Amino acid sequence: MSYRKILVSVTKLVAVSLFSICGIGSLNGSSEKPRIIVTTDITNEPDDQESLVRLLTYSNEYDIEGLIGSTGIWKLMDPATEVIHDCIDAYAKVHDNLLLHSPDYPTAEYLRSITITGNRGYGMSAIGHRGMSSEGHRGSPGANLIIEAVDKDDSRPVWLLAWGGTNTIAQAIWTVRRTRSPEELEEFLGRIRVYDLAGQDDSGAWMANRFPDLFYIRNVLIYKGMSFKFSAKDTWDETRGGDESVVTRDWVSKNIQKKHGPLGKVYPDALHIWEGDTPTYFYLMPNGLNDPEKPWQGSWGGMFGREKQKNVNIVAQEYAGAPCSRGGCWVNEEPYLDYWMYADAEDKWEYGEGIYDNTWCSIFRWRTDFQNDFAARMDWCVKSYADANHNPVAVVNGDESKKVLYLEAKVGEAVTIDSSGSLDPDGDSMSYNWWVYERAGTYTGKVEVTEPNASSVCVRVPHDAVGKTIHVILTLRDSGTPQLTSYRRVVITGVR
Ligand SMILES: [Ca+2]
Ligand SMILES: [Ca+2]
Repeated sequence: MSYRKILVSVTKLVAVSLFSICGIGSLNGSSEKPRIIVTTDITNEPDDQESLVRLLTYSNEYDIEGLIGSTGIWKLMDPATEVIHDCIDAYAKVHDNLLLHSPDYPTAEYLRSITITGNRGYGMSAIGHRGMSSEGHRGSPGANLIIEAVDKDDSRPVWLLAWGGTNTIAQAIWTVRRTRSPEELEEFLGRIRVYDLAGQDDSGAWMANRFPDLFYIRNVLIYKGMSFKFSAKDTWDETRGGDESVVTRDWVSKNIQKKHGPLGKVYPDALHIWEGDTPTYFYLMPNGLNDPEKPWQGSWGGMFGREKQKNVNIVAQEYAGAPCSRGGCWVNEEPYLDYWMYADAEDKWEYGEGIYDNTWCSIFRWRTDFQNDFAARMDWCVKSYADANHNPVAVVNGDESKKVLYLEAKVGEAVTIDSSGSLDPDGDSMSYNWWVYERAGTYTGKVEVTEPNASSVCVRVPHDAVGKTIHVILTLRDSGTPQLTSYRRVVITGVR
C-alpha cells in the first residue's frame, strides 16, 4: 500500500473516531475540560501555595469545582482554607488581564464560591459523624461539596486531587456508603478518579482496600522530579537531572515572583521542593500529551505502571513507628493492608550526555517545557496579547482536538502522520520533533521514524509488532519567548 493510501485510511479512522465523539457531545467549550477538585494541606510547607498559584494561571483549562482546605500527616488539625482565599484575592487583581489571553478564566467570585473546608483532624480518626451537619451523615462541608459535584448530571469523571491527606475524599465515600444502596455507591465510585500525592494520611489505604475497583493513582516519589531539594543538608541527589536552570531561586524570582503582578507576589519561596503537588493537575493538562484514563502513558504528571501495585507508601515505610514530631511522621496503613493502586513506573530519557532510567525522569524530562509554560502564563497576568507568547496548536491528520489518536496499522507497512495544518496564534515559526515514547508502548524494539523534524512523517510498523502498541509523540515548539510547546500522541497498534 502506498503512503498516500495509508494516509487516506488513517484519516478515515480519525474521522470515524471524531464522528463517534461528536455523537455524545460537543467538542467545543467547557464540556471537554477536565473536572477537578483539589484538597490541600496548604501552609504545611510553602509548596502547596506555589502549586495553587500556578493552577490559578491554568484555571481556564480546567473546570475547577472545588478548592478544599485539608489536613495531612504534616498538618494534623486545622485546614488553612483562608490562605486559598488569599491567593484568589491576588488572582482577582490580574483576572481582567488574563481575559485578554483567554475568555475562559473563571471569576474570582466563582472560585471563592467553591473554596471550602474539609474534614478537621487527621486521617481515618476524623471520619464519620464528627462535625456532622443537620443534613445527615456528613463529616465536612468539603466532603459535601465532593458528593454534590459527583452527583451532577455530567458524563465526565470528577478528578479528586489530594495535595495533602485524603480524608475529605474518604469522608465523601464513607457518607455515600452509609446513605445509599450498594448499587448507588458503585455508580458514585465509578464517577470519580483519585490522584493522591504520596499518601499523606491513612485514608487512601482505606479507600483502596475497601473499594479495590476505585481508579486510584498514588504518586509515591515521582514528584521529587519537579525540582531538586533546596535545603542545604539534603539535596536528594538521586532525583536530580534534566534542566535545573529553570528551578533555581533566580529563575523563579525573575519569571514568577517579580514584575508579574499581584499573583506572582503570593508565590512563596520553596522550603524543600518547588511545587511537589503540581503533578496532580499536570497529569490532566490538556496539552495533547496523554489520555488520563491510561496512567502508563506518561505526561507532565509522571508515568505510572500498567497494573496496580501493592501497598505503596514511602511515608508509611520510611518512618515506621515514629511519632509525628521532628524527623518525620508515620502514616500507619496496617489496618488497611493489602491494597493496590497505580503507582510510580520507571521511565527512560536521554538528555545531553546522560541516559536516565528511573522514576523521577518521568517528570523532569518535561521540566523546560512546563516551566516555560508557567512563565508565559505569568506574562499573561501583566502583558497584552501582542506582547506575550501563546502555545502553538498541533493539528494531526486534520484533527484539531488535543485527544490521543489511536490507529491500527498493518505490520511491515508505513503510516503517514501529517501535522502540516499546525499553526501558531502569534504567527511564530514552529519546529517539529517526532519521537517514539518507548516506555509508554508495549513494543520494545526500535521503530523507524523518517524525517523526524518534518511536519509530516512516516512510521514503519515492524513485522514483530502484532498486537503491540507504538506511541509516537509530536513535540511542536514555537519560536516565541518563552518558547512554548504543544504535543500530540498517536498510538499505533500493529495488526496482520
Ligand atoms: Ca501538600
Ligand atoms: Ca506562540
